[in-house]
Amino acid sequence: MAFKERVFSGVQPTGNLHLGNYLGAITKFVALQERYDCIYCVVDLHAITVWQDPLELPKATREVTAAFIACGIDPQRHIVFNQSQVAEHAELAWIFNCVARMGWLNRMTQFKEKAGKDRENASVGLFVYPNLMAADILVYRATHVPVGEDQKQHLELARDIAQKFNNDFADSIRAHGHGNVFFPQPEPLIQGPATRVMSLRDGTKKMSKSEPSDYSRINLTDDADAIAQKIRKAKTDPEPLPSEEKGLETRPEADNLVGIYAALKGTSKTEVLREFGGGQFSTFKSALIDLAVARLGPIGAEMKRLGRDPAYIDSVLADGAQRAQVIAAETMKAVKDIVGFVRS
Ligand code: AQP
Repeated sequence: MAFKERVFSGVQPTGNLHLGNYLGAITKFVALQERYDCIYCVVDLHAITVWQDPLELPKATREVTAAFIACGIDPQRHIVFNQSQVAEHAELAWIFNCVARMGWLNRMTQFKEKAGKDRENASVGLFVYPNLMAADILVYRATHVPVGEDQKQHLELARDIAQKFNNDFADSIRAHGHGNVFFPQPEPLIQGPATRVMSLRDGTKKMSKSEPSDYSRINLTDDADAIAQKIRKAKTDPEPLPSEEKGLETRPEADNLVGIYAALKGTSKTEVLREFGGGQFSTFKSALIDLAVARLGPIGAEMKRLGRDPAYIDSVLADGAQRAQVIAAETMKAVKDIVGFVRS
């Protein structure tokens, strides 16, 4: 069956939105608007899988929404909303809890990393997080999902869930007139030079919101001075930059900075090395500072401006939730019939 092409993706309102979120996800969200119908969600149900201060969560939700808009997402042409306003996400996630297998979830590396040694004390929500993510995507029967590299395994699980649902309920799907498959196999869109932006302090660790050192990341709200200081202090090695990409293979910090430059400029690492190969990091870092400030400065300023108008942000989220709910409710009606629930 041919599904209507639709993009879905989400960002957690867990504070410190950073360059990794921007290059790995949000810039792609913006670019895809020209070709697809897009649904972009602030995934607050996901955020509470680890503790969130209830006084901070609304601020963080509005900040991600402001970042979407400041980066160029058009909430009128597309849909922007927060997940908890559309109950169908949680409803479908419950059904997927009954489709997905324990063994599948036991293999999820993000759970292992986030739960750490204290697994017994992790929330049940953190364990079934990938089922909710599958529900987020499939409640809109989305076909394309732009994400960073770290979400690849969860996307594969979403595909497995879609397939198992289609197989387990094949007869019922046909009997209810939905053809042979009800859910599409959502395709991950993970491309470009910055699908995994690394920490500025350690090129082997992902740039992350929860890393205690603020010097490990560039936040979207950082001003020009903070951006410059963080890039100047970013870890490097004593060698000059290589002239070819192969020379970056054993140099994670150099590889990361070159990847960031390439992504911000919209070019390839090869091109960047053609310009800076053989030169010192100090020259390259100065160029990177100029580029990062030029790209991120206006976004941070617009986020701050929007932050002063929470009523506008809330109206965007309410309108988006209303439009998202229409699509999600239609899917849930069909899913309930397929599963065999009596409904009025
Ligand atoms: N370092 C990264 N490089 C490229 N893409 C990244 N993403 C996150 N970090 C990087 C992508 O950003 C989108 C939204 O991420 P999220 O907020 O939903 O969750 P996350 O991946 O857990 O983000 P963090 O920063 O790593 O948070 P913590 O520290 O809480 O774990 C996703 O598409 C993600 O791939």
